[in-house]
Amino acid sequence: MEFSVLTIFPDMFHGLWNYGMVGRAIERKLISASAIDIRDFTGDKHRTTDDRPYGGGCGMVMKPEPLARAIDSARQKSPASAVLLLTPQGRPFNQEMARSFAGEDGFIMVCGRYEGVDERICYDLVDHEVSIGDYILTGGELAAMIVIEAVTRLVPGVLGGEDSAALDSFTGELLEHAHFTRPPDFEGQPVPDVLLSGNHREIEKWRFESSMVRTFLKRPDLLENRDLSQQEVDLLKEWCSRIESIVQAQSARGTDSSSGGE
Ligand code: 6GU
Repeated sequence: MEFSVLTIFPDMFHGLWNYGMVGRAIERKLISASAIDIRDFTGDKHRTTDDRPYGGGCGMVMKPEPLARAIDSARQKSPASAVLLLTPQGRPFNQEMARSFAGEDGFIMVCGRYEGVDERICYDLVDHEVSIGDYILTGGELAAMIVIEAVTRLVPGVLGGEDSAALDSFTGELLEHAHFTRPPDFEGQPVPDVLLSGNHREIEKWRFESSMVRTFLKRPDLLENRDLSQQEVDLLKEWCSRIESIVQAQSARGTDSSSGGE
């Protein structure tokens, strides 16, 4: 996997290339990554990358010529790479896109600044437009870093644990179960007994229920949009019947306001 980032702030990527999981993946040659200065492809002494918009209005637009030259140069070095433009108008990035990107040879990532890039860059030079969410950043650099981080951890061999990436939240469209590490008691809050029991069947069951509870409470939309397994349907039914019996017990005691209790 090869990432070539086109940006007017290549130094912003120093941290990403040199620390953590991405840094290690580069060191181990599982990925390669470079940040290329778009200014190196300008033709004037001021190394201008932006200009005023035709039709007037505020803000500046990234000029097409330096960008086109930078993309051409990156494509000559990495002909199998797809060109990705980071823009708030792009397709919202998610785990499914990260997984599909992880199977590609590489990406030339264009980080827009100012109000955007000249539209003619999008016509035939760009393969994918990607956004990281519905809010506006002043440039695509942080978005590119997020995409690179999410894709790199899915490249085979990058993560140590055999299947830790496969178990992550969103891959199976349920949130991950709760995690605990030592100490067994932290400020009076104990780790659930079952996790200390060594009973792997019971631990698996607890983790499944923890995933379901967390998804239901934090992201019910993920359950609503999911084809539930029989085990998941059974658990939801069990919760329903427990909730019903709690409500019925309240009515029987006459403390439920809808039953006319005092
Ligand atoms: Cl990819 N770029 C910018 N400038 N803003 C964004 C974004 C990208 N994704 C969300 N907001």
